[in-house]
Amino acid sequence: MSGKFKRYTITSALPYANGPIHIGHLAGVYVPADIYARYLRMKGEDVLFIGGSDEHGVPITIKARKEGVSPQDIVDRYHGIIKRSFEDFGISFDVYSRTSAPIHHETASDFFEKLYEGGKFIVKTNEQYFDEENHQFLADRYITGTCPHCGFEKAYGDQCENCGTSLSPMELIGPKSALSGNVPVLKETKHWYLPLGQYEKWLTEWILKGHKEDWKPNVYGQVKSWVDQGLKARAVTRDLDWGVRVPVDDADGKVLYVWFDAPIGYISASKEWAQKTGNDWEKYWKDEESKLVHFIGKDNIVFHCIIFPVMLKAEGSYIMPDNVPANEFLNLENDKISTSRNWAVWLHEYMEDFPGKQDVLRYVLTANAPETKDNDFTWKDFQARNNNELLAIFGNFVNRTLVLTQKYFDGIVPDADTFDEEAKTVFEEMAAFPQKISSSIERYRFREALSELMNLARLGNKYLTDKEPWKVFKTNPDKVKEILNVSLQIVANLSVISVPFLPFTARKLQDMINLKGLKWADAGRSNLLKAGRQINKVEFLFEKIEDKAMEEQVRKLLDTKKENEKNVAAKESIKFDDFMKMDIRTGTILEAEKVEKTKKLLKLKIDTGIDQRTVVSGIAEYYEAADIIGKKVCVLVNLAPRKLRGIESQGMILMAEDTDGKLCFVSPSEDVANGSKVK
Ligand code: B3M
Ligand code: ZN
Repeated sequence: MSGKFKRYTITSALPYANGPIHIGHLAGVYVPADIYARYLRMKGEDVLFIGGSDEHGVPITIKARKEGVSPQDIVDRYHGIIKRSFEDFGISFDVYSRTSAPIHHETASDFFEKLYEGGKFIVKTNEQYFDEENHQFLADRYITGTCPHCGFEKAYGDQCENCGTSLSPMELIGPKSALSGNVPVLKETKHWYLPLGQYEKWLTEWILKGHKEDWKPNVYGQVKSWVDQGLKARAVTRDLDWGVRVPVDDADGKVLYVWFDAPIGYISASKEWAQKTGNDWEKYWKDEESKLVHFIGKDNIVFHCIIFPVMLKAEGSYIMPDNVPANEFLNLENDKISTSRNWAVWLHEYMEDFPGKQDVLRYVLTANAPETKDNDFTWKDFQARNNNELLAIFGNFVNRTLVLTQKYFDGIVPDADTFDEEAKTVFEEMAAFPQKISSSIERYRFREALSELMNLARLGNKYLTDKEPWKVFKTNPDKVKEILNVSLQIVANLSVISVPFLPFTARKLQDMINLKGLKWADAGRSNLLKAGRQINKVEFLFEKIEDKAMEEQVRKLLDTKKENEKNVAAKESIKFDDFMKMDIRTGTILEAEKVEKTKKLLKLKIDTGIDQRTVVSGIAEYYEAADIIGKKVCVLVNLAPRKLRGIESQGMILMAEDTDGKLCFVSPSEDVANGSKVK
């Protein structure tokens, strides 16, 4: 790490306090951030590692409405559960705050006021969707509809979670109110906007030119596509009663947009930490010699690489993030993790089922981290990595070394007069590991860094197995002194460089070898454990995970899947006349082609028996265009035409979607003429 930075400000995305956290959170954000923070502390660096709960935002108010409680009740419940989960898994925040705290309201409010006084906002009065039944303007998340980019039917007014595109409510097709389910009306309202476009040149210089090499391609690519598309002004206030009040006169009933206030939560948490510890927070945020790194998931890239930096730039006294190493998403048993479908491994449940095995999960989630592409967590892989790697290599090597030291030398580190060529080679190889691991960590390649840690354990395991001290002891006890001294030095090195990855294991190991407080700079040395030192009682670092425990977890997930299938209740009943309004005909697909720059859309030409027409359909992930020419389909021919990616779609083909989200055609079971009426 180049010495140019005096301190490190590490932030991790503030999880919404509207539910517990799961393995996807750990894999995507918090374990990588914790590895980075722990490593820097071991290097003796000045680190401020910031976390906190994001307690505003519409999902919280929607959940509160559903449960008939206040938003504060919701966040109080989950803030505690989330904070406890982070503690359980050794996420070593220096501060874990919350955005409903007064210090945050004050900080966010002052921040807004400074931009307001500085004329950094533009004010727009425009029409916004209003729910007449609830007499309430609808914030983005209170509006759902079809995404104009990919056809996803449950997109939100601010973002489509399916294709990641940031949206504005007016772009949604068929908007509906999440409060009443009614179609909302448009009504005038005033809001303050951040004119992102005015910062386009600066963003291009800072990121697109300045960070082309050192920012991850998945992050750089998203930022480039947003800048290339042109940066529209972004509303930073909302008509809501839950959040940070807008601190200007004519703003009754308005609060700061959650994505304006939440990133300021990093700053208010720093202030809270400074108040508690008597430190100065400003140097972590305003001194160019501080390195600011944001750890987030890929759905937060635009907010951390464009919107928050523009806010900081507009305010004028803050540094910019040096890197934003966003991870992709973790899937679970080949399906997207979903809070609403309860398709997740919840951390508090993991603690009940696998007490004491937090490091196993940290290890597996790092070894499988979605660093450059979405990745999958399976219980089978979890078991394999525990049994074949942690137990069989790391644990086995440490246990044999310590047990033999107890057995042959009463737990005293043996002295060795000479070291043979093999020992010298092992020491040379060992000396290279700390730098290799440093280099990977400093480039946010934690999977790579972890595999190097395991390579050191492999080196020790192989050396001990090849030397077979148990066969040599009778005839040449001095040789065994050398073999175990070498092995003990490797064990001591493991106890140092495993700290960032496996903090609980490292602590246990340091207790066993009676060696604490070492720094990163000590690693690599071949005399960490001096001859004559007493090691303590030996315990197992890991234990075998049996098939039965895995079968139990998979069964739990299958039960969840069955529950989901049952829960997909039919929609509310309609009148026969409602159904008769639809004109559904049988048809044949004459032509099919992919819609440029979309993952899901196919442009079809269909013979409906009454005409030939174009229909755009979100089925590209399930069907190749060439494979469906001639396919018999059912078409809703009197659906109002709508534009999808600039193509007018005149109708909709009927598809059946199973609980895994897989689509298939609804086709007539016999060969009937096109235009036959479906009744
Ligand atoms: N609350 C979490 C999410 O989008 C969001 C992050 C805020 S970081 C300032 O999953
Ligand atoms: Zn979309």
